[in-house]
Amino acid sequence: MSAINGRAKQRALAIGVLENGEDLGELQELLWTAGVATVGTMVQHREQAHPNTYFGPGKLEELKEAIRANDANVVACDDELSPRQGRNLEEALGTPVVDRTAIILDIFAGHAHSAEGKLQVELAQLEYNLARMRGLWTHLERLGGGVGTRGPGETQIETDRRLARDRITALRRRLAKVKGSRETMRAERTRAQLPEVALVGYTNAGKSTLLNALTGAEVGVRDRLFHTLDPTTRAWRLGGRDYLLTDTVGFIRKLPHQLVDAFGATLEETRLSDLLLHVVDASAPEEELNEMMRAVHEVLEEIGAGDRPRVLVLNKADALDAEQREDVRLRHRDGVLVSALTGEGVEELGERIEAEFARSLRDVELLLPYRDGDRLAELHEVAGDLVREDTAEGVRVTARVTATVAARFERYAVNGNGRVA
Ligand SMILES: Nc1nc2c(ncn2[C@@H]2O[C@H](COP(=O)(O)OP(=O)(O)OP(=O)(O)O)[C@@H](O)[C@H]2O)c(=O)[nH]1
Ligand SMILES: [Mg+2]
Repeated sequence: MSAINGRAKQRALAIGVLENGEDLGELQELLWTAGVATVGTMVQHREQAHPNTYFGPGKLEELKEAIRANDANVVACDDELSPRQGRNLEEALGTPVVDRTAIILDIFAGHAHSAEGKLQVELAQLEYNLARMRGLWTHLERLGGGVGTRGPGETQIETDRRLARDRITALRRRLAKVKGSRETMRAERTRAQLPEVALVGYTNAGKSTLLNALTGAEVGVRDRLFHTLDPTTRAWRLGGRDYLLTDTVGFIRKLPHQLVDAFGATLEETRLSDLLLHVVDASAPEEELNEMMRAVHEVLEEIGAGDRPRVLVLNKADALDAEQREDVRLRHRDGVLVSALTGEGVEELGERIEAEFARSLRDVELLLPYRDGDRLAELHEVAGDLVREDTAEGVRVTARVTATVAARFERYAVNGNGRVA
């Protein structure tokens, strides 16, 4: 299978084996994001894709005709094709075939900016390609002679595979190093004990826009899929307390597992957050919205973040009329309706987040001797607004802190009589 290289004008025929009610809209959006025009679509409704050729034999004939009629020069498939399916399809059609995974990988490759992002995407692409080199091998073997002969094709492909494997090992090693420094940064943040909130959700839901609206950051926003690949963390002050808010890579239905694997370190940010804001595009049709939410839940499970506390953020409220708002509210009673674009509902969202953290906050009364000035400074950093009073014995502090912080300052706790416990 050939990847979509560059942004050359390609004319794709989009195909998919779908259930009733599904369509190829998302595949077309992916293609559009990858710079490919969709000139036609063809859907087969069947339980499962044909194991050898994706479409059944009859449909394949129709497809050939459609390729000709629409003057398509590439066939784009809504699912990831097995190497065998891809090879057989290309042979049967005489047209290059790309699958969903290759398209998503191509978009990621185009959007990766940071060194880590680039490494992650290259790793994912290599893994995808490595599994498909065998296809090339059988093809070349046929050119090189009969079965069992070691033709030049095989030698070449063996070399290519070895090179690919070496490169994969090298990439893994470099990523591990990057992960090391990321962990150092994380350790520092953990020491700071600031509550961490991560924005997660389907691609194009408005995560980056919301980060900007909440923190005044200037993270890139665009109406295209997978715009954000690198997690961005910003400090965010809310109710007299500092939080860390992280924007993350968007999810999608049938997210290629190579990407989940390669983006492991990045996705870890999500797994280790105290609270997840699940941002959804509330202006999407009900069925689609449910499917996107399901896809996000699945990925969260897959990366081990399924147990994180979550707040549902129903974004793009500005795009809904009164009736639709009511409808969305009724369907998702636990959600907060906001518009990252107009700022509507953002205050309420803040209150909701505070409330989520308040559950784990407790009131403490502490007396810190003057000689422990550094501990006092530390408390100032992590406790948000606090009330302090200088006394003869030291600084008396009343504050609301997380359970972890309370435990760390326990030895300064004051009992009901005002004596140091
Ligand atoms: N009408 C409306 N559009 C919005 C709102 N929030 C975001 N958008 C638009 O939705 C598109 C995607 O926004 P992003 O913030 O880039 O979405 P994202 O979730 O970060 O997307 P990825 O980084 O691709 O995962 C942009 O065109 C935004 O302008 C909103 O509240 N209302
Ligand atoms: Mg984004």
